Amino acid sequence: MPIRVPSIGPGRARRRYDRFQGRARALRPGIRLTTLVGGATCCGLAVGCARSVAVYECRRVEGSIAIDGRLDEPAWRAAPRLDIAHPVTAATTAPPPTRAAMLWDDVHLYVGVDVEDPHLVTPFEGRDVRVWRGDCIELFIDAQGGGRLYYEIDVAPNGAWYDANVLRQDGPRSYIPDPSWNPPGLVLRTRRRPRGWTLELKVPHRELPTARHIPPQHGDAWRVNLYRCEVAADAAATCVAWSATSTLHDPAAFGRVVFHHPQRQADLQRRREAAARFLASADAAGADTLAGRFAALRVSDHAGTRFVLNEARDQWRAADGRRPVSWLRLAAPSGRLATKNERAHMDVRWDLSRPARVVVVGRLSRFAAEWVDRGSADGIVVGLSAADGVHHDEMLLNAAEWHLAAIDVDRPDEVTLSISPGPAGNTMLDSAALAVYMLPRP
Ligand SMILES: [Ca+2]
Ligand SMILES: [Ca+2]
Repeated sequence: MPIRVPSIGPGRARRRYDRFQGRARALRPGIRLTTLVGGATCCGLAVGCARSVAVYECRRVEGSIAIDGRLDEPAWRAAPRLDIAHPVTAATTAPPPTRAAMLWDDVHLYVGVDVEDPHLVTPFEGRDVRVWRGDCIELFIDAQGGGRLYYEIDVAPNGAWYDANVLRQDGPRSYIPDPSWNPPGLVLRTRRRPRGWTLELKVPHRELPTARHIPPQHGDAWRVNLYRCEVAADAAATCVAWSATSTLHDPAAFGRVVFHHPQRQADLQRRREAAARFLASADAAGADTLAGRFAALRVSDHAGTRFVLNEARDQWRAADGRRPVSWLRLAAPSGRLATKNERAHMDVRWDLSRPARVVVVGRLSRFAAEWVDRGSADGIVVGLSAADGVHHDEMLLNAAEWHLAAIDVDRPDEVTLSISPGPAGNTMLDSAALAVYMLPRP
């Protein structure tokens, strides 16, 4: 007999849903430094902890995926597979194999699961029913990675499902599921096959508004776990997970799904290789250094506080011991160098006296790169542009390896080096190293 939760009117459900999504959006990383501090507070709950979790590279799909329960699109065949096989409790025995894959495009996250199961137990029908009491696949998504709010989608072989958002809190009832979360645009289909079944679903990114970027950007990581609940022919219930855990509702144990964009990956690799060649070359050693390494600059904020490079943490810190700030003013040791300061944004301008190739190499500090890896920061965007409006290059620094951006200017011109927060607005301007070179025009 199907068990259904009490229904609420569509208007009321929609208003409740909209209120929830509004609150969820408020959890997205913001521009304030306090966001970073808040992320540190969350560490004990979910992010950044020294626990080994499963990692999956989520490939971008260029073609279309028909949500029909058949995992026969070329993208599914090419996608890396993950196994849902870790027993959630020590007493459980592993069910037959369960393999899954994920894909993404600008609109949707796609999940496909292939389940070997000769004996299906599906006692429920409809939506928001307790499918976990029979055979089912459970998908948990913490798009922000903060461990405070995540989404749960559970699907039975007959297509019955349960979708909810889950709020975490301290105390005896540590998680509160709300099945009124009924995301428009969630599409799922199941299909029986000999000795098993398949699940294919897509959920729009916009329904997961805690994500740092919608759609995700190359390198973004969501915390996700997949589970299989299995009821065997002898009624013995077992549960297995993709990322090892002892309980389903442990967001710190969720795996990391890292979004991969082939063009962005190629661009990052090209910039890394160019920086490595440049820094190893005699050109760099003999370059007419305009500003030299970042450390050679005099760095202060609006109040005149001097900043020094903290070698141990590879990060700028105030000379008087105060916290690092989220914006800096640069002044060159010599030469004509003007600065334009805005909060969380910085421009450095200078005039070239002759045609030149202007090169900037930069990297995040190890400290900042760790924040990016945890999903708590966004890196910085470094741009070079000439006043002619034509010559421009821009790069995102989100790792501790050196990257390179360069422009060629044919005539004496004004060149601007701009340093800004990454796309999500998190500021890590105090945690980068930059070196600017002016070379003869090749
Ligand atoms: Ca399909
Ligand atoms: Ca629901």
